[in-house]
Amino acid sequence: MAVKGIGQVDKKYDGSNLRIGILHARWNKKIIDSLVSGAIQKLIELGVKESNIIIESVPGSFELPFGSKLFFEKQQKKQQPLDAIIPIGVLIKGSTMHFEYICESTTQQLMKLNFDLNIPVIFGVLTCLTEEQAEARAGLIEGKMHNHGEDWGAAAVEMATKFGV
Ligand code: RBF
Repeated sequence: MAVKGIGQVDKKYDGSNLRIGILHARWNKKIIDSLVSGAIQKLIELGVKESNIIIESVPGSFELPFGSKLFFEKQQKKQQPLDAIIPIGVLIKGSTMHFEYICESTTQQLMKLNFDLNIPVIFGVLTCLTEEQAEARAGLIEGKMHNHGEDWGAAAVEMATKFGV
Protein backbone atom coordinates (compact mmCIF):
# COMPACT_ATOMS: atom_id res chain seq x y z
CA MET A 1 0.00 0.00 0.00
CA ALA A 2 1.84 3.08 -1.22
CA VAL A 3 1.06 6.16 0.81
CA LYS A 4 0.53 9.09 -1.56
CA GLY A 5 -0.12 11.79 1.00
CA ILE A 6 -2.24 12.47 4.04
CA GLY A 7 -5.58 10.77 3.56
CA GLN A 8 -4.71 9.37 0.16
CA VAL A 9 -3.74 5.73 -0.13
CA ASP A 10 -3.73 3.37 -3.08
CA LYS A 11 -5.58 0.58 -1.28
CA LYS A 12 -8.97 -0.13 -2.84
CA TYR A 13 -11.81 -1.31 -0.66
CA ASP A 14 -14.45 -3.76 -1.89
CA GLY A 15 -17.92 -2.26 -1.83
CA SER A 16 -19.72 -5.17 -3.48
CA ASN A 17 -21.75 -6.03 -0.36
CA LEU A 18 -22.68 -2.48 0.54
CA ARG A 19 -25.86 -0.43 0.26
CA ILE A 20 -25.07 3.27 0.13
CA GLY A 21 -27.50 6.19 0.38
CA ILE A 22 -26.82 9.49 -1.32
CA LEU A 23 -28.94 12.37 -0.06
CA HIS A 24 -28.40 15.62 -1.94
CA ALA A 25 -29.63 19.16 -1.52
CA ARG A 26 -31.11 20.91 -4.57
CA TRP A 27 -29.49 24.35 -4.23
CA ASN A 28 -26.72 25.01 -6.80
CA LYS A 29 -27.98 22.22 -9.04
CA LYS A 30 -25.24 22.10 -11.67
CA ILE A 31 -22.56 21.68 -9.00
CA ILE A 32 -24.66 19.19 -7.05
CA ASP A 33 -25.25 17.08 -10.17
CA SER A 34 -21.52 16.86 -10.81
CA LEU A 35 -20.72 15.92 -7.20
CA VAL A 36 -23.44 13.26 -7.13
CA SER A 37 -22.16 11.82 -10.43
CA GLY A 38 -18.61 11.74 -9.06
CA ALA A 39 -19.72 9.90 -5.93
CA ILE A 40 -21.75 7.36 -7.95
CA GLN A 41 -18.88 6.77 -10.37
CA LYS A 42 -16.45 6.06 -7.51
CA LEU A 43 -18.92 3.77 -5.70
CA ILE A 44 -19.38 1.71 -8.88
CA GLU A 45 -15.62 1.64 -9.46
CA LEU A 46 -15.25 0.19 -5.95
CA GLY A 47 -17.77 -2.56 -6.63
CA VAL A 48 -21.02 -1.15 -5.23
CA LYS A 49 -23.92 -2.41 -7.36
CA GLU A 50 -25.99 0.26 -9.07
CA SER A 51 -29.13 -1.20 -7.50
CA ASN A 52 -27.53 -0.70 -4.07
CA ILE A 53 -27.03 3.04 -4.54
CA ILE A 54 -30.15 4.80 -3.34
CA ILE A 55 -30.54 8.47 -4.18
CA GLU A 56 -32.91 10.92 -2.50
CA SER A 57 -33.01 14.71 -2.27
CA VAL A 58 -33.91 17.46 0.19
CA PRO A 59 -34.51 21.18 -0.49
CA GLY A 60 -31.26 22.62 0.93
CA SER A 61 -28.18 21.75 2.96
CA PHE A 62 -29.91 22.71 6.20
CA GLU A 63 -32.24 19.72 5.65
CA LEU A 64 -29.38 17.23 5.17
CA PRO A 65 -28.90 16.10 8.80
CA PHE A 66 -32.54 15.41 9.65
CA GLY A 67 -33.16 14.17 6.10
CA SER A 68 -30.30 11.69 6.52
CA LYS A 69 -31.80 10.40 9.75
CA LEU A 70 -35.25 9.93 8.16
CA PHE A 71 -33.65 8.31 5.09
CA PHE A 72 -31.76 5.86 7.32
CA GLU A 73 -34.89 4.99 9.29
CA LYS A 74 -37.03 4.54 6.17
CA GLN A 75 -34.55 2.10 4.65
CA GLN A 76 -34.31 0.22 7.93
CA LYS A 77 -38.10 -0.12 8.10
CA LYS A 78 -38.07 -1.53 4.58
CA GLN A 79 -35.45 -4.02 5.82
CA GLN A 80 -32.98 -2.64 3.31
CA PRO A 81 -30.56 -0.95 5.71
CA LEU A 82 -27.91 1.46 4.50
CA ASP A 83 -24.24 0.82 5.32
CA ALA A 84 -23.27 4.46 4.83
CA ILE A 85 -24.84 7.76 3.85
CA ILE A 86 -23.28 10.47 1.70
CA PRO A 87 -25.12 13.75 2.30
CA ILE A 88 -24.21 16.20 -0.47
CA GLY A 89 -24.73 19.95 -0.36
CA VAL A 90 -23.17 23.10 -1.76
CA LEU A 91 -23.19 26.19 0.43
CA ILE A 92 -22.03 29.43 -1.14
CA LYS A 93 -21.51 32.54 0.94
CA GLY A 94 -23.99 35.34 0.32
CA SER A 95 -24.24 38.81 1.79
CA THR A 96 -25.94 37.84 5.07
CA MET A 97 -25.03 35.57 7.98
CA HIS A 98 -27.08 32.66 6.62
CA PHE A 99 -24.01 30.88 5.27
CA GLU A 100 -22.24 30.83 8.63
CA TYR A 101 -25.27 29.52 10.52
CA ILE A 102 -26.12 26.80 8.00
CA CYS A 103 -22.47 25.68 7.69
CA GLU A 104 -22.06 25.47 11.44
CA SER A 105 -25.31 23.70 12.29
CA THR A 106 -25.21 21.30 9.34
CA THR A 107 -21.62 20.28 10.03
CA GLN A 108 -22.24 19.73 13.74
CA GLN A 109 -25.34 17.64 13.15
CA LEU A 110 -23.80 15.53 10.38
CA MET A 111 -20.86 14.71 12.65
CA LYS A 112 -23.26 13.82 15.47
CA LEU A 113 -25.27 11.55 13.17
CA ASN A 114 -22.28 9.22 12.75
CA PHE A 115 -22.54 8.41 16.42
CA ASP A 116 -26.34 8.43 16.61
CA LEU A 117 -26.91 6.12 13.62
CA ASN A 118 -23.73 4.10 14.09
CA ILE A 119 -22.96 4.07 10.38
CA PRO A 120 -20.55 6.34 8.50
CA VAL A 121 -22.14 9.64 7.54
CA ILE A 122 -19.71 11.32 5.17
CA PHE A 123 -19.15 15.08 5.09
CA GLY A 124 -20.21 15.79 1.53
CA VAL A 125 -20.83 19.48 1.96
CA LEU A 126 -18.84 22.16 0.15
CA THR A 127 -18.66 25.43 2.09
CA CYS A 128 -17.34 27.93 -0.44
CA LEU A 129 -16.85 31.66 -0.60
CA THR A 130 -17.58 31.82 -4.34
CA GLU A 131 -19.39 29.77 -6.95
CA GLU A 132 -16.09 29.33 -8.77
CA GLN A 133 -14.53 27.64 -5.72
CA ALA A 134 -17.46 25.21 -5.63
CA GLU A 135 -17.26 24.52 -9.37
CA ALA A 136 -13.55 23.74 -9.08
CA ARG A 137 -14.23 21.27 -6.28
CA ALA A 138 -16.92 19.59 -8.35
CA GLY A 139 -14.50 19.04 -11.23
CA LEU A 140 -16.28 21.60 -13.41
CA ILE A 141 -13.26 23.77 -14.15
CA GLU A 142 -10.73 22.09 -16.40
CA GLY A 143 -7.29 21.79 -14.84
CA LYS A 144 -8.43 23.07 -11.44
CA MET A 145 -8.78 20.63 -8.55
CA HIS A 146 -10.94 17.51 -8.96
CA ASN A 147 -14.42 16.22 -8.24
CA HIS A 148 -14.70 15.87 -4.47
CA GLY A 149 -17.74 13.62 -4.92
CA GLU A 150 -15.29 10.86 -5.85
CA ASP A 151 -13.49 11.28 -2.52
CA TRP A 152 -16.80 11.03 -0.67
CA GLY A 153 -17.68 7.80 -2.49
CA ALA A 154 -14.28 6.34 -1.60
CA ALA A 155 -14.59 7.47 2.03
CA ALA A 156 -18.02 5.81 2.35
CA VAL A 157 -16.76 2.45 1.06
CA GLU A 158 -13.60 2.58 3.17
CA MET A 159 -15.45 3.50 6.35
CA ALA A 160 -18.23 0.94 5.81
CA THR A 161 -15.81 -1.94 5.18
CA LYS A 162 -12.65 -1.20 7.12
CA PHE A 163 -13.88 -1.67 10.66
CA GLY A 164 -16.83 -3.93 9.93
CA VAL A 165 -19.38 -1.65 11.61
N1 RBF B 1 -29.02 25.79 0.79
C1 RBF B 1 -27.93 25.28 0.19
O1 RBF B 1 -27.82 24.05 0.09
N2 RBF B 1 -26.93 26.08 -0.27
C2 RBF B 1 -26.96 27.44 -0.16
O2 RBF B 1 -26.02 28.11 -0.61
C3 RBF B 1 -28.10 28.01 0.47
N3 RBF B 1 -28.17 29.36 0.65
C4 RBF B 1 -29.26 29.89 1.25
C5 RBF B 1 -29.35 31.27 1.43
C6 RBF B 1 -30.48 31.84 2.01
C7 RBF B 1 -30.53 33.32 2.20
C8 RBF B 1 -31.54 31.00 2.45
C9 RBF B 1 -32.77 31.58 3.08
C10 RBF B 1 -31.45 29.64 2.29
C11 RBF B 1 -30.33 29.06 1.69
N4 RBF B 1 -30.26 27.67 1.50
C12 RBF B 1 -29.13 27.15 0.92
C13 RBF B 1 -31.40 26.79 1.82
C14 RBF B 1 -31.33 26.19 3.22
O3 RBF B 1 -30.34 25.18 3.26
C15 RBF B 1 -32.70 25.57 3.59
O4 RBF B 1 -33.09 24.67 2.59
C16 RBF B 1 -33.79 26.61 3.77
O5 RBF B 1 -33.41 27.61 4.67
C17 RBF B 1 -35.10 25.94 4.29
O6 RBF B 1 -34.89 25.36 5.57
